[in-house]
Amino acid sequence: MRLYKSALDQAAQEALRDEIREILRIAPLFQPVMPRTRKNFSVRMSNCGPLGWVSDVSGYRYQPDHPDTGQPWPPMPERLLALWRDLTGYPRDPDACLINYYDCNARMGAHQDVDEQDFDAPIVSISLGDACRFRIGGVARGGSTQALALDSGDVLVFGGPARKMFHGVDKILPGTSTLLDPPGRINLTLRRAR
Ligand code: MD3
Ligand code: FE
Repeated sequence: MRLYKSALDQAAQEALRDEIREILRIAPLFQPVMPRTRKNFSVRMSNCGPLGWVSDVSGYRYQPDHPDTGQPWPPMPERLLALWRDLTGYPRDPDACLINYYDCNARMGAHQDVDEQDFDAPIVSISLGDACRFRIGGVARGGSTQALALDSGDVLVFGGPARKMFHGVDKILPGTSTLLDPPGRINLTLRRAR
């Protein structure tokens, strides 16, 4: 796991925020549902790129269209592809970018990202807006964990064994950024799903 503190400066964060705002106009945030419990996630989601991650009563999966509108996901912004190439050097581009939106009460429980077919590819995570307390564990559930603050503009790269680490978001720290309106936190994860 590599953490790039303030990888995006203020101008880059604003430019990315504006591109995400445009994507969300075409592909609005949807309300994912946990298949086992049928409970809503507190996080709302959308995607860009050829594939998008969705969760509903029938399970977790990647699909090419928005679950509510039936439309294809908007293309991935070129600046995200450039960031992926620059930080990972991976020979293939990401085919999915999950957009997570956290309001001040949202969180994400500990989980592994295992719905992708390509585990050799890294995952790149970009934080925008309010800071959060991020939690990272080991590759098995129930081991020791570490908390880490993620601020707007921070970028994380998970490759190799770190790709299978348990991770989650304990809480959002409201009022720590003015980047987003409405306030909250956006996390983008670039992945290779297939
Ligand atoms: C470690 N998102 O979308 S980003 C997710 O802040 C997700 O929204 C969190 O977990 C968020 O799946 C955490 C950091 C992150 C993302 C993907 C990972 C850490 C990861 C995949 C493997 C290992
Ligand atoms: Fe995850």
